[in-house]
Amino acid sequence: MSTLISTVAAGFDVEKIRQDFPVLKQTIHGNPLVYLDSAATAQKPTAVVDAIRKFHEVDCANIHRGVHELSQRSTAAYEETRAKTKKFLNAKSVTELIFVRGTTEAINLVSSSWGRTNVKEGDEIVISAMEHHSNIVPWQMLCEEKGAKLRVIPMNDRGELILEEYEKLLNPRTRMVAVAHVSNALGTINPIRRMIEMAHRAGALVLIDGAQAAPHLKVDVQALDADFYTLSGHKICGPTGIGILYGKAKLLNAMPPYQGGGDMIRTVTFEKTTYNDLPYKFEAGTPNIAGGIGMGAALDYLNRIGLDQIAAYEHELLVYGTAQLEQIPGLRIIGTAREKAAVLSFVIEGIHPHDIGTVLDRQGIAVRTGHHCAQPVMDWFHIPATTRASLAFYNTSAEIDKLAAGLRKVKEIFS
Ligand code: 7TS
Repeated sequence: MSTLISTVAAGFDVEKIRQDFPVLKQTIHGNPLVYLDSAATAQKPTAVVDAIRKFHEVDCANIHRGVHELSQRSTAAYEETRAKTKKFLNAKSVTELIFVRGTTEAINLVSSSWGRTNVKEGDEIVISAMEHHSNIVPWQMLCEEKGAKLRVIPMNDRGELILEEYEKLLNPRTRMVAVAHVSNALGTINPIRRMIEMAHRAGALVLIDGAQAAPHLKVDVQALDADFYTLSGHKICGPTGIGILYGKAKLLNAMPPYQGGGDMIRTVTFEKTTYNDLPYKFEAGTPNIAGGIGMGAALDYLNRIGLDQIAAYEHELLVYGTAQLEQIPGLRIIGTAREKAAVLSFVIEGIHPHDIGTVLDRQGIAVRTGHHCAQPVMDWFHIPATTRASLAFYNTSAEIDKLAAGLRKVKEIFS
């Protein structure tokens, strides 16, 4: 039975917000689309689509290299996004924000560039048991290359990191702690402020994978004292292929370039190249200009709604959704952390997640099934996969009711 969410954050009008997302207005297999896969990628509001369109129709030119009007316009619009991101993350300076393809490239940049010069045999890198493959594999590659050791913070049955065990892992050999702000598979919000403090006390740096946090929580990299922080544009309602690596200027300045090419140089001769200043030192080649401009529109859009409003509304959806799913016999929620973002991962006894996903799709309900690029999480819970409904501020309680009804149908079919 549909129960409306009682106290939506003041002024939060979800039906009005939904009007901003044309993609939501369609039917799938004859049913209205219920999009519950925002952790994979968030949908794009008209403002973002329009900004990308305007760039291509009106301002299209390469950036940083033309005196002509179009190049100046596109450079200004692209660089404006850097300034907006500075505000969004509360970075000290725009020079600390590097445009990348997304979180995956941001982490690879740090593991390659910083890792190449700062990690040696016998050093240790600490990650956590709930990391996305993007925050495992680059560090594993670095450790293999350097003869360093990858150490893993364990978690408990709720999917919360065990800080006492984390404390024990930290030692003078620890060079880097790389941990997700929010887990994509479990929804856990990690106590990163405390974890950063602990790492710093041990003399280690910290990279925070913010892919799943930035769309849902207010982030302040200075208050957190994060050394590196990553975000993916496509998860904050922007386009794919664009994201940000934040790094403290003194660290980025000391790191060698990641890739060589145009824009990252100051002078080139066949004998020697000198490199450009931050942030351009890490931005070789023509970037995703349209993507950067689209991401700027996404930041404006999120700011207009307000991250606090978004967080409050999504929390209500999470509480409501958890209560609805818990009523389904045989359903077990995977990831029950006390501090949790709006991710509902679950298994149903005797039914494979792919079957659940397929039956839901026939009803127009889009969920993710599989290991969510977090295979070690699945291994830890001794399950091959989960079904994951990940919520965003454009979802409604009525959509959660549809999910619950859809799951009851799944049970009827497979029982
Ligand atoms: N880190 C986390 C915590 C993520 O959730 C993801 C993507 C990444 C890193 C990689 O981000 P990308 O933008 O570079 O791809 N997560 C998911 C997901 O949960 N389903 O599809 C992609």
